[in-house]
Amino acid sequence: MDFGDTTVIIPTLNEEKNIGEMLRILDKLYPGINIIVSDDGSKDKTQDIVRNYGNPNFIVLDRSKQKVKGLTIRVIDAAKTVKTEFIVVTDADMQHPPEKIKEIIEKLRNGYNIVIGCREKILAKWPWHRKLMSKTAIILGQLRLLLKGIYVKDVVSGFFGVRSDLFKEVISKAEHKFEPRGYKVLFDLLKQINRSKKIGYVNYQFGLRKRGESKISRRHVVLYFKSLFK
Ligand SMILES: Nc1nc2c(ncn2[C@@H]2O[C@H](COP(=O)(O)OP(=O)(O)O)[C@@H](O)[C@H]2O)c(=O)[nH]1
Ligand SMILES: [Mg+2]
Repeated sequence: MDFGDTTVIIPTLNEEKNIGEMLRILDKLYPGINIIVSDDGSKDKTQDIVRNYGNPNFIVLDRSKQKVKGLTIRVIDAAKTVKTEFIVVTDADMQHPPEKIKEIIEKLRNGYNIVIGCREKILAKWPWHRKLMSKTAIILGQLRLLLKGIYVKDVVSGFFGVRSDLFKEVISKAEHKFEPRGYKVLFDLLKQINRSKKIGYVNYQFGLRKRGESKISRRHVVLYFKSLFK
């Protein structure tokens, strides 16, 4: 099967320990797929690894000179340049199982506008306060979207697929409503869509980060709670 209809966007910050393996897995599983690694000026070899990989469909966006840094703004930057029908957003650290991208793409091909990777079981050994924070974040986000008449299971997932035309339309109309430095680009997107959009789900087990360290911080959590009221 050919995956030339899809672009995978991978936001990165110092992921030299993971990005090479991620590219190899995606290359093997998804012939013809396009990848944009949207990098915030990694100080390690992340960018070189992508450039030297040797697949012309795998590109790196170097945003080291950009003043505003953050996961959401880098996903938006990349999405603006996409030429394929579908976009899938995933982390570089393989906490989002790459083999599940196939199910996301299939659902997009079958007419879903947005397909969300739902964490059915969190394998990561999170401390209790991170678990509580995650649960609270999901419930508050769900309530926020219910005000619009939309029910969504995992509103803060970082793993999702979307039709490129829908994502680009939302960006062009409401980029200012996104929290550029935040982590929750899906939530910002969902706030801008209407009830008619078809939302699908793919369940997965949220595993452990393969290598390297998480970059999430208290600041990201604060930004998310702020975005509930935007
Ligand atoms: N471009 C960019 N990518 C980021 C930033 N912070 C994290 N990332 C990437 O976003 C993904 C998720 O980050 P991670 O630290 O694993 O978050 P966690 O899974 O919630 O602990 C990884 O691919 C990171 O490299 C950032 O400020 N800019
Ligand atoms: Mg991670």
